[in-house]
Amino acid sequence: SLTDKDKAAVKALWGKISKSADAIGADALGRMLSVYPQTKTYFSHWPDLSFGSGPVKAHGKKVMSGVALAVSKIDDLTAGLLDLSELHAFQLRVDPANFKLLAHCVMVVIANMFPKEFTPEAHVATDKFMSCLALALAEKYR
Ligand code: HNI
Repeated sequence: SLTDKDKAAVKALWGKISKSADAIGADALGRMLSVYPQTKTYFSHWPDLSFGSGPVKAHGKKVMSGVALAVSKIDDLTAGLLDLSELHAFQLRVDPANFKLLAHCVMVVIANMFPKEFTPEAHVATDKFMSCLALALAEKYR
């Protein structure tokens, strides 16, 4: 789980990158859909699933509002993300293995957009944070 040092590193990085959250989300979601095309099944009701499309951008923004929520609830991710977990488990029926794929894409994008800020220390803290986020989102599946 996250140490105080990890939490501080995540909050510090988020402070530097959150102004670009919408762009990060659009890029990360677009990458997930092209690199792991099996994830497209959940979004088959959208008119356009291609990288940079309107729905991908709009949904990338929503996903990042979930990440912002997680940063604000970093001391208790399970409780903080319970509603989102319930939504993904019971309504959307997303296989929780996919959370790891999106988490990976989010990190790739942050590394690309913020190479200077994404230090090895920030990287390890963000990796742990995204794992905890994925675990918290999977909570309601058990
Ligand atoms: Ni996810 C809707 C957050 C991973 C499939 N998702 C949301 C919403 C948020 C959100 C916020 C909007 C909720 C609402 O409308 O009240 N999703 C997150 C976060 C992650 C994540 C923080 C992980 C980092 N979601 C995933 C993954 C998939 C996924 C990995 C499938 C591969 N999510 C969905 C679908 C919807 C959704 C499908 C509904 C989309 C729609 O068309 O409205």
